[in-house]
Amino acid sequence: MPIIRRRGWEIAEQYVTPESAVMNRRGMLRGAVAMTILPAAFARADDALAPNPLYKAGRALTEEKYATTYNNYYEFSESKNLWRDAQALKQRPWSLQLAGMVSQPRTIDLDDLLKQVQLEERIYRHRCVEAWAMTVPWTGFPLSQLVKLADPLSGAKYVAFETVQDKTMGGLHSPFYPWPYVEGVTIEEAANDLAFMSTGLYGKPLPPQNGGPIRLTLPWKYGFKSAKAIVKVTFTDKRPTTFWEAIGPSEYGFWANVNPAVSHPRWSQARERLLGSDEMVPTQLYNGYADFVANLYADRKNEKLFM
Ligand SMILES: Nc1nc2c(c(=O)[nH]1)N[C@H]1C(S)=C(S)[C@@H](COP(=O)(O)O)O[C@H]1N2
Ligand SMILES: [Mo]
Repeated sequence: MPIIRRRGWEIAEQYVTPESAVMNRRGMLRGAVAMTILPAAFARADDALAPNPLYKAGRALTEEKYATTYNNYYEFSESKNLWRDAQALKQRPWSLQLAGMVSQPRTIDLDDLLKQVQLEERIYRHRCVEAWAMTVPWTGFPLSQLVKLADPLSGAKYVAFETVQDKTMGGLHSPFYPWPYVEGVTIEEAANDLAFMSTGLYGKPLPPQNGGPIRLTLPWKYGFKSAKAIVKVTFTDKRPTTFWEAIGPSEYGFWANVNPAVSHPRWSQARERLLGSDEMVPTQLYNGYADFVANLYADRKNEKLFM
């Protein structure tokens, strides 16, 4: 199969995962497609993926069972053990509202959206602000493709993302939190090729606990920026107040770029714990993606970029 898109941050998959794991995943993937049990979010991916592009992961893939059973999703619970509860969140029908400073505000059905984008697989590192980390294969499409579809007005400077509020989410009853979960990036960050919308994980539809059916994935930022279960995307000229920023601005800012040298007020960010092995490894500036994103911040030296 041809490699459709290969960029500097991609390396061959054999460098990050044992060959047997690759073969199993590919075999399983093809089998599933053959049985046509998968929604569009995934069905086209087998062709698009090709000999899986691989990324400068420099690490083994996290075992799927850890990535899908140890989660942060406060709408469901403050505990990490919420994956069973999250199965109640219906994944279809699902639609996204494209709102604010766009040529034509509208609501788009997720499956219609997925017909208009190029799905691919990307293996990204993920670094939670709490200092755990994983390396997982996402299926999805660059956020820039969604921006293009939305057709923002020239004055739009930020893109805000809002998570669904559903009756199956027990955590929403907690009045302590400023629901809905809102995240945001600048329009320049949204245009960066690393910024990704994920609809799949490990070659399967994105599990509800990981943010299915569609989530933001920003691998150079702390994990809380990657909002789950997106229902609204708003283009605006005002910087949105994000969920965690509203709760603790001195601990969780708007920029939240990963930096081992800038401690969280209550703990060091120098190292991270790999899900599964619990091995501690050094954290990297921009989570190792500096070559691709550092230029976004060249003119923002006076901002609190790393918190
Ligand atoms: N809506 C919503 N999105 C969210 C969160 C959340 O609580 N609610 N937690 C964030 C945090 S802190 C992290 S580390 C990642 C975790 O993603 P994962 O569970 O798929 O590993 O989701 C992020 N997105
Ligand atoms: Mo996190």
